[in-house]
Amino acid sequence: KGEIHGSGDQHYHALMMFTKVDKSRSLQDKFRVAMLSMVKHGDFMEGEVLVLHFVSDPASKELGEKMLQEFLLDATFKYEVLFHDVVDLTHKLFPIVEAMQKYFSAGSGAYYSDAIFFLSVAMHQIMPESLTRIVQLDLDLKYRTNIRDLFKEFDRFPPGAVIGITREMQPVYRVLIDNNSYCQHVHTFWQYRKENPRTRVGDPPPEGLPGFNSGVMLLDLGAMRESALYNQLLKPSNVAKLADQYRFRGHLGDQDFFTMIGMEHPELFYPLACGWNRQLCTWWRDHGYGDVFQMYYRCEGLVYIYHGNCNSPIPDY
Ligand code: UPG
Repeated sequence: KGEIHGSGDQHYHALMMFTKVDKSRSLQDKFRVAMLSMVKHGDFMEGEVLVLHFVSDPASKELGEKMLQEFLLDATFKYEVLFHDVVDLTHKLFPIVEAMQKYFSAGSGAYYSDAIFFLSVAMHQIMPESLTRIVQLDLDLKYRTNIRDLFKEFDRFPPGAVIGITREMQPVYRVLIDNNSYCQHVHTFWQYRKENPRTRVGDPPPEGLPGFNSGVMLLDLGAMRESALYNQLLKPSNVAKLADQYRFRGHLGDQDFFTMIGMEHPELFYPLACGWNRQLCTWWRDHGYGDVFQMYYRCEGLVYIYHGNCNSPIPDY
């Protein structure tokens, strides 16, 4: 399980995107909160190793190595740190994800460098076969529990599921906005909902299908490799077919792709409890969606991980 090295240790793999961090004080602050809280609550057994993967450019790597020395000082568990070069990964990813970029990227063109936002989508083809499970985590998280518990959720996947993911907690997948300060040309499922007024697509939980949030993702790379359905859906012709069917336009990369295929094939996804990715962004509450906002935002039960998305402050407790 999760074995990548030859030793008898059991490895738990976690990956974070870590680019242009040297240029952003805000990202550095988020990284500090994330790592210190992960270390504080992290508890592993004898013979277990947490492997932290960072997708990075040289300057971010240099800074990251320095910061990690400090953040990992109090770790009570064994860990390894691996940096992956963003240029190398982008080179491998681009041919696989090029065709989907135009539907799920900001702006109209498919920029080479944007391919990295689709890493999770094709991670099973990029990483070595020996790596069978990995969690992908945003930097703007705060852990309130042992990250080892997150890996237990893999064992709860039903047959056919390849990815564990939490629902999106804002009405982003029902909006229509063309030019605003947040992003340009957001269409998502607006057109589809107009043409299909009784659809559950984009509706709030529990009955509706609000889409997914990519801040915390469990990628069962073994299952992704084995799933004929999942690999079919990556093909350009099928991406185009679904995007046309749902009239989908987005700008959030992998999150949009998973949201779209999840409407058609929900069985590919294990729905992680909302407490594993409690998003705190309230942008759409104050931008025209105040009437429906709470239906999306509410998350009952324990919070295991806070996600301070759109620069939202994270509570101290
Ligand atoms: N990141 C970098 N360098 C950057 C910017 C981002 O490494 O310069 C990484 C980092 O790990 C970060 C992640 O990318 O946590 C996501 O970027 P972020 O700025 O948090 O994305 P946003 O567009 O603000 O957030 C949206 C959604 C959020 C979702 C995320 C998915 O609000 O809910 O999880 O997109 O990427």
